[in-house]
Amino acid sequence: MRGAMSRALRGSVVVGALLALAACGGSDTDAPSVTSPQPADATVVEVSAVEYAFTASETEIDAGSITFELTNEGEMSHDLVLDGDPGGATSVIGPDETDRFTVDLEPGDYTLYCSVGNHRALGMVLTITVS
Ligand SMILES: [Cu+2]
Repeated sequence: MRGAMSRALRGSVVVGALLALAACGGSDTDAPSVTSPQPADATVVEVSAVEYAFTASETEIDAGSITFELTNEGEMSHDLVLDGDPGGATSVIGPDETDRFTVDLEPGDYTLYCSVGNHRALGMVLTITVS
């Protein structure tokens, strides 16, 4: 009985150590941080939200550090989420509020959308091209 218990405990300690190792390994990569402060040389893309659409100041953007600045010009709460890698998102903001996030983007097509309710299905989707 006591032997079985200690074997079980050892097992869980090993699993915990492996999880800790995996977590450490993940932090060694050069993955861009979506929480980093806005770099001075970031391209700023202004996005306004209404029910139910986004309008962007530009949709063809040079690769590199890009700040998406969302202004809510509607009457409901909205956010702006970057689909796929590397991802990123503003907070859900109320009317007349502004929030932003900065990401490093490589060339490609990217989709941004509002994650509130079914807003994406209602048309709150934006496609940008980075080159
Ligand atoms: Cu929305």
